[in-house]
Amino acid sequence: MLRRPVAPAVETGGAAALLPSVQQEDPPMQVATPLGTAIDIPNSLAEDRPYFRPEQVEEAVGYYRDEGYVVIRGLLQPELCDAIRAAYRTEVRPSSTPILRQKNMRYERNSFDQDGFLANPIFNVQDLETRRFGRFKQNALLGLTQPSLARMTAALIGAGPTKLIQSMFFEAPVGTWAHQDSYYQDSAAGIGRCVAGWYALEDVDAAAGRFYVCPHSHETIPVLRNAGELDFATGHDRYRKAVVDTMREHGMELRAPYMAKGDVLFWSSRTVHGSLAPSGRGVSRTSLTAHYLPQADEMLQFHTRIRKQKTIPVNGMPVAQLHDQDVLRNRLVRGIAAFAPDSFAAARKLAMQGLFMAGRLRGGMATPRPAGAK
Ligand SMILES: O=C(O)CCC(=O)C(=O)O
Ligand SMILES: [Fe+2]
Repeated sequence: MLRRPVAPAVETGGAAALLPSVQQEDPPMQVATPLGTAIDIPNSLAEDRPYFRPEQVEEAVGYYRDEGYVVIRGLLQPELCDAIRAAYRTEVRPSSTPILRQKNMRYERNSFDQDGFLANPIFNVQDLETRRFGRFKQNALLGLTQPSLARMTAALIGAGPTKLIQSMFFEAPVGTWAHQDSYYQDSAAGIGRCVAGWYALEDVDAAAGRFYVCPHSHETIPVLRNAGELDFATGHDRYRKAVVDTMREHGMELRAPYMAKGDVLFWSSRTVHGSLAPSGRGVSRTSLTAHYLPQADEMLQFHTRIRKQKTIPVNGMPVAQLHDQDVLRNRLVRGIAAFAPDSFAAARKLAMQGLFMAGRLRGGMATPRPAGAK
């Protein structure tokens, strides 16, 4: 939701009244970063770099290889963005069905912030139950798999046609911690062969917890491994702190591009990124994110195991599912998870600990070779 910028206080009397009238530009908004510093957040196209148009594939790939991210303006049609948001409002928002959430991997009912925006982002739109959320799911997947997207993700990875392995839907600002996606999922054929896209479904206000990247971090730091004292099962908080410490040590720049409706920001699974804490009220950042691998690659989860996924074709692109809610067994799991969330979370934690323990006993999992392509 676009919040109107607050007009700067203008002096009307005295010497100021004698000056010729000049167009006053709003100064860029300053927002606090996780490093305790402040950065300027561009709040219009004019305040930001121009980045690239959908047809500038070669230039975009060059920029992505150098910087670890790239923005493509107007890659998604505004009408499709509106259709996804409309379907969210009619199907998802009023629903009381538990849905798997990005923040804690629990099945939860919708929760809303004080402005009425969805505060618990959805994990894997492709797993939603078609009977309840069919239009939202279909519109979102059409956007995430359309030919211009398939072309761009294939060019950025540089290893043939791609498939979608994960997606998320956000509305409220959530302030996602800084991380490299590789820690959570990557390609089993090589670290860095995963590219992700952040899809703005509306013009995102500077105060709405803007998504940021650390340019060049895909090359200037190694991937922090999901192992030992930083492992997901027992050391996730230490991991989150280690990323911030590394950003500070390397004096990393944070860049939070202006995202207008239909713009897509792509980044590598090696690139440090997150989203800023909200710095204003009444603003949302309705968006989708999606993660892609080359079609032949398998997903490496937590640097620890290869996670097999079944795929369905959408727009000619394979879309991988993990907890397909159209399958009765998965709905039963959802029922149990929602009925006894603490027991379910405890069981999941135990399973995770077992996974990392088994990895240690095996002497560390299959360490994927570094990717040729970024
Ligand atoms: O938009 C956000 O807050 C975080 C998204 C993200 O990190 C991802 O999709 O990998
Ligand atoms: Fe991420």
